[in-house]
Amino acid sequence: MAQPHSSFHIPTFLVLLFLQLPFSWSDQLQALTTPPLPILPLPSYSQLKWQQREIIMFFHFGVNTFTDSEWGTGRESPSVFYPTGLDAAQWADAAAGAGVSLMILTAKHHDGFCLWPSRYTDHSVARSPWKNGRGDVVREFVDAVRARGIDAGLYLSPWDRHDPRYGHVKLYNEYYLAQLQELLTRYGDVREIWFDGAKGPNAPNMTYYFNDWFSMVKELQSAINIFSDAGPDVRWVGDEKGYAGTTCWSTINATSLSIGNASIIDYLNTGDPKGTNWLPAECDVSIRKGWFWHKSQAPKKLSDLLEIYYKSVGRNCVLLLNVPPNSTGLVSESDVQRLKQFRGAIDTIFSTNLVGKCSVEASSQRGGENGGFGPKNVLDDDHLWTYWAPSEDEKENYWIEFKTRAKRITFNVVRIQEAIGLGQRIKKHEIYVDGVRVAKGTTVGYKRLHRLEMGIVHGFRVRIKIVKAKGIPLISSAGLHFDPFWNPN
Ligand code: FUL
Repeated sequence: MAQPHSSFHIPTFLVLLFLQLPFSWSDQLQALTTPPLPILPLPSYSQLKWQQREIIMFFHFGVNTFTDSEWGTGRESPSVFYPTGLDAAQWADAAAGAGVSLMILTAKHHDGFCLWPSRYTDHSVARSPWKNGRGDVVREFVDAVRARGIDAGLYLSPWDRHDPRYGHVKLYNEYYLAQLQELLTRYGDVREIWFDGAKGPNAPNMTYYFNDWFSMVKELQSAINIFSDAGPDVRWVGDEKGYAGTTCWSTINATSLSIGNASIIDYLNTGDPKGTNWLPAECDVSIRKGWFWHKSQAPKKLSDLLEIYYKSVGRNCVLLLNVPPNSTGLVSESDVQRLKQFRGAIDTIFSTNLVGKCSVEASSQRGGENGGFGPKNVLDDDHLWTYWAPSEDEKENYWIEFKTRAKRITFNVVRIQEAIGLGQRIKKHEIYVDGVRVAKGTTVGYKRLHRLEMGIVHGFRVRIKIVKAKGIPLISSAGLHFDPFWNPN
């Protein structure tokens, strides 16, 4: 059938405009310089999210809370579990007071007691007097943290000192997988799962089917990060002090790692510049001496927590700070106050970047003046995707400098951040004030903090020099700060 003849004519000027467009677009496109190629390996989307959290929180709670122990024997009666005032919203408030965005609960510790009414064992809250056996701590936990806008994570101990199936490889792996399925299907989104490598010296032999566990976890929760000594998403830092190595790569060779292997602790602590896996480290440490609450223990001093912060977050890691609820089922007031102080101190130190009034220059910049990779990018709030990039022609003498003519800058902390979305690159860096070196270091990664050993310094020119890097270094943010709590003498 013939089409009806259209009498509609497109005005000539529109046609001409349309023909013009591609040219003006391409003119503009030519002016834009592309980002450089990444250097592999790269973080996954969930790993990047995790890294930006900086501080996350652990909650060790269970029968040990009531028996004054750290490792329960597995023979505890469920009747000891009786937190008369349990209020998970109070835990979430305590975490929010510390600016935390992820809370991880010990759903089952080594003693095998389950904080949720598992259908596969009777060793759980269902047999306790708490709420007449009708309570579910995991449920209360996830509901409370989400109501506060915080994400939930869970710890499910592989080592189980109660369950008779432990040591019977197939039966126990089936049991463990059944519990994983309960936890990862009943309680909504879970952002981190913790597979602890600890196991007592006299425990029965046991082979864990990690591959089955990991596959099941990823099947049930796509945005989750799996933590273990060996990843696959987040690795253990190798100690329980909360300290990363002064060199700390987010890259490592996962094939050299295994769970519960004491000989790899140093490797875990520093990572590996040649590593082919992106597997960043998490620094777990408790606010008190023990992981569980003990009446006799008190929270660490603010200065200790700050030391931990500089040696974890300030060394390219995430800090997992444990805050154990007490036998009433609340975070103790002393811990709540310490957490507030800790957050307050971090905000005091880092909310002001003292380079605010300085000019910023660099050794070169990718794409020249208008390339979009100038040194001013280190002063915006985007700590990943806007960055200073030097020219590809430059080799191994990269620097960025803050300069003021007016008053000298007074500071005692230097902050440097790499654009890790394109890979971790910096191997060696130095900091100069008016030509004098005040600090040096190796890796940078997502965040590197130098709290100056010499204390407060003053100067007109502060230069961050990148001495060695894989390819060109990309700096997403940098700052000079004043830490009033730091007194090296
Ligand atoms: C260790 C465990 O043995 C401790 O009790 C605690 O849970 C800590 C986080 O991990 O391996």
